[in-house]
Amino acid sequence: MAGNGQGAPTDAPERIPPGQRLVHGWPVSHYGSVPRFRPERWNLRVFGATASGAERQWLFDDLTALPHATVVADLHCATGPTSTDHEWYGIPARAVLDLVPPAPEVTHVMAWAEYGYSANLRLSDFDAPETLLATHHNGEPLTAEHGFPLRLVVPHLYGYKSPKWLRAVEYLTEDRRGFWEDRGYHNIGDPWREQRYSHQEKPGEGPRLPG
Ligand SMILES: Nc1nc2c(c(=O)[nH]1)N[C@H]1C(S)=C(S)[C@@H](COP(=O)(O)O)O[C@H]1N2
Ligand SMILES: [Mo]
Repeated sequence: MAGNGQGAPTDAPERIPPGQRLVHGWPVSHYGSVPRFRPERWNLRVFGATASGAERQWLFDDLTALPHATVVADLHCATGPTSTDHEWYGIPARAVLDLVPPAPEVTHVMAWAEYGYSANLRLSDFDAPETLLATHHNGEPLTAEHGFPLRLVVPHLYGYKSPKWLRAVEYLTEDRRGFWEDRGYHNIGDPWREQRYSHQEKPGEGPRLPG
């Protein structure tokens, strides 16, 4: 299924990954309910295999003092919709890695959200230049349903790798499946390779599946 069916030159770079459909506006998509933000209880933790062995925490007000950047990107939900031109503003994941260096054995991270939602990422995907811990979208603070006060954005992977209501980053020395990765979705989730489902995983692309 090559091309967009509208006679685009075959050498034109595709805007929409294979099998995705363009949607207008910005759908809300998640499992479960929207958590309420309680600033007095909120923190962002970095834990697991840090180089120092210590964990690090920031309170909500501490986030403003961290480095910030803007990234414009599309959002590809693995069930099909792609929404375009999101302008994200927040803390580059790279800045987190600089501030809390991982131990040399770290290969993956687990991004943890409220209610135990999680998404695993290769360290290289978390370390990608466009991966952001976003606080703002199109110049406004995130809305509750899109992840306020903080969400991870990993634009080069399917949406399930971008947890809303982010609360922690865990450094891993071996890969472990996150929430959707454990429920039939691809461990890596590259939309340009259409890595949607775990049954498509090739050896080395994820921890062994049962069966
Ligand atoms: N905490 C949490 N984050 C989540 C999800 C979820 O169920 N819980 N769903 C993911 C999925 S599958 C997608 S496609 C995107 C959708 O983001 P949006 O609702 O801002 O469009 O959020 C991701 N982040
Ligand atoms: Mo999704």
